[in-house]
Amino acid sequence: MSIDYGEKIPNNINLANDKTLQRALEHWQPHFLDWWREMGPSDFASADVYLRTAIGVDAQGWANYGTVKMPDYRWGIFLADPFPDRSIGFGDSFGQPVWQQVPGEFRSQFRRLIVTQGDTEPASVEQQHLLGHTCPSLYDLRNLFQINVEEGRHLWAMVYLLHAYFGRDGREEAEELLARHSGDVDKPRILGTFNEPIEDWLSFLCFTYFTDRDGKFQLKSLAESSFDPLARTCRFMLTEEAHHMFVGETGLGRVVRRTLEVMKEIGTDDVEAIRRQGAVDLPLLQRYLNFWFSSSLDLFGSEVSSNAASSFANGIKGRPDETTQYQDHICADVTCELDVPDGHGGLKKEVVGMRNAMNEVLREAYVKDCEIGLKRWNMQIKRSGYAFELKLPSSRFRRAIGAWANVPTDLEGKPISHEEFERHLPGWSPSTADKAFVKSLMQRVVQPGKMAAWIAPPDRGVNNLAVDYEYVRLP
Ligand code: BYC
Repeated sequence: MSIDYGEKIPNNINLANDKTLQRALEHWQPHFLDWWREMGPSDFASADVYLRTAIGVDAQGWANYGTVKMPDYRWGIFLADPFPDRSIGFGDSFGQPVWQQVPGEFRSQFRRLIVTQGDTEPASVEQQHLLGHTCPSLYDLRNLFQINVEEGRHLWAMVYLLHAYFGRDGREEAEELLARHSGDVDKPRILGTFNEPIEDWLSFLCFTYFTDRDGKFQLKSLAESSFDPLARTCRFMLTEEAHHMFVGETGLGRVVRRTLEVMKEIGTDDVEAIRRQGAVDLPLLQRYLNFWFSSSLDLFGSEVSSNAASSFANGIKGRPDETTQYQDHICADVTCELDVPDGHGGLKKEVVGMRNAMNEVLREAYVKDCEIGLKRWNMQIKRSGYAFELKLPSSRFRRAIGAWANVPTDLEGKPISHEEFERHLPGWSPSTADKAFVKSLMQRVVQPGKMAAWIAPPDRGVNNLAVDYEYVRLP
């Protein structure tokens, strides 16, 4: 029986005429579905969910809404439209035509980046496996599921590249993407943050705010790649990524709003009094921000990285918005100065080649982007008449990768002793008691339009529907 590929796997890669790719994907797809059933949202397979499905890359195609059962979701493969005559935008081959195939000499570097990117997508679905059980509203439950299916699609996007351009190695890597699991002792996910448990919705909102934003920066850098199919794939993924960050930013804003309402109702900012009302006190939120921000900073890799330098030199991975944000696209003889630990409890300046510092360039741009939400939430707090200010910790704080890995510092990034760090940590990062309290708040709310006590309703619903629309119909 012939399969309608456009229907089963929506795509704009002419899958119907590519027999080799069809065979590879037909082999992989049942494994993906088994993985989704086992590791995807637990217990919601028969729920009807109001989801958007990408069926094309234009405005109508990429935001196609309807009610679907998640196992029947149509995970598609899409590349953003090509830029005609696109040329290499950075590195040693600047100005030459982009590549439609992977050059042999860069094959393993590309494979490694695509596998690392691909690995994060199913990892995040695994991390969020149980969250549906404690949703604060049907609106939020639907957003969680939207993110989950799109992360599934992003996995498809990377698997497509592996199958289409990396032959047998690529097919093996695609299988491995389903074999590693978040937090697994023997076969963990590649990057640290993707092995952290996400057991409550406050963590989920921090993750979508901070970790999905790393996704934005990494995808933007890969969207500059000279390997055009990778660039176009990532460009399309970015349109979906925006919603994930929206969930984080508005979600945390709603937490702040609810806390401020409670503070107003009870006329105090006393932590215990706020907690008795079932809301999240702001110092507790700050500790969650500290944790997820510092963990996500590690995702940019080491400050000084020869991998990053060769990726830039070879036109493999650029900087976000390379064309519009930078004048010098070669960066061959430029240096920059970094603060690194001096090994004696202080810091020193180190001059490094700009190409070697590309991870840090990205991280700094990311930190600036992270500030935007905090400014907004702080405005809310200020308008309510409270002096409390949410702050991002220093990017040296609690790092596990790079020059500052395992160098104890305070929140301002001042090096301190290990003893002092351990003593202060429960005030800087969520303590066991904080986590237990947040867990106690996680009660499932599924009446349409109702919200849990710790989060305010959103300003508006999804796709112009009302907030009290039944976004998920439970069986
Ligand atoms: N944890 O030279 P170095 C997303 C490894 S998020 C553990 O410093 P390099 C999403 C590194 O792999 C975006 N290991 O770094 C968000 C290397 O190992 P090998 C994901 C780490 O190579 C939410 C070694 O340390 N996208 O999309 O310059 C939901 C030395 O590395 C970590 C990408 O990551 C860590 N945090 O760059 C869903 C883009 N950091 O190979 C999805 C693709 C580094 O020596 N990846 N290591 O064994 C890359 O661009 C680069 O691999 C990195 C690191 C930026 C990660």
